[in-house]
Amino acid sequence: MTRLILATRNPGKITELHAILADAGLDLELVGADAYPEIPDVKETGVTFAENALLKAHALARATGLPAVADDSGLCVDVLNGAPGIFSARWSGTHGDDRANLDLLLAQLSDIADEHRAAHFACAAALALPDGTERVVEGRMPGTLRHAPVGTNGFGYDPIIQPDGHEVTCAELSPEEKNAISHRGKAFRALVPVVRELLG
Ligand code: ITT
Repeated sequence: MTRLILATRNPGKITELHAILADAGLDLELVGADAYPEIPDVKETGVTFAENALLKAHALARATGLPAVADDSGLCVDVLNGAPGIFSARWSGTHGDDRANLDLLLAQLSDIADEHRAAHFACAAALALPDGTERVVEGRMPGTLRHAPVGTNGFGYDPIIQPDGHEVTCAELSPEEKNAISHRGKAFRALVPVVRELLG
């Protein structure tokens, strides 16, 4: 069976991609980067989600000699010209401090009325082979930013974004409901024909 590595230490992402590949009838052994602890994390020096996803996928494919998938994602706010974007995880200055990132963003937007609070989650998912072959696909989840966080599910900016067509925030959706509409779910599903083409 072909082994495919996903460049993340986030078990939620591995479960989600695994389910999508299995639903598509693709018989692959999917493992996380944790299976290769000796390989260092790659610096995300790109300036777009696609560049960073490709950087991570190529680094892992080169280091292991196996096909690798990587994703990069973030929140893009219209009135901020797409920021925080690739800086989403460290918007407040501390990498991964979800609450500080979200509080700073809400403070920056405090004077902005509902009709100007459009935003979207974006995700690029890349597949790289050890020979340098590469593909990248993207997914988006459009929505509107709330004025205060609501809900306890999910992570990151989930409590402040209400997806279009819904009356609740992402943090009030179940993981299955969110995966069905999310940027990452869409990008991973768009990767299925690519995986089938290159590895099927
Ligand atoms: P890796 O370990 O796989 O790199 P990560 O937690 O750094 O995962 P991403 O690169 O996918 O996460 O996302 C970067 C930031 O964008 C993340 O820290 C959140 O602030 C935000 N973000 C991305 N997807 C999100 C989602 O589905 N819900 C809420 N926030 C999200």
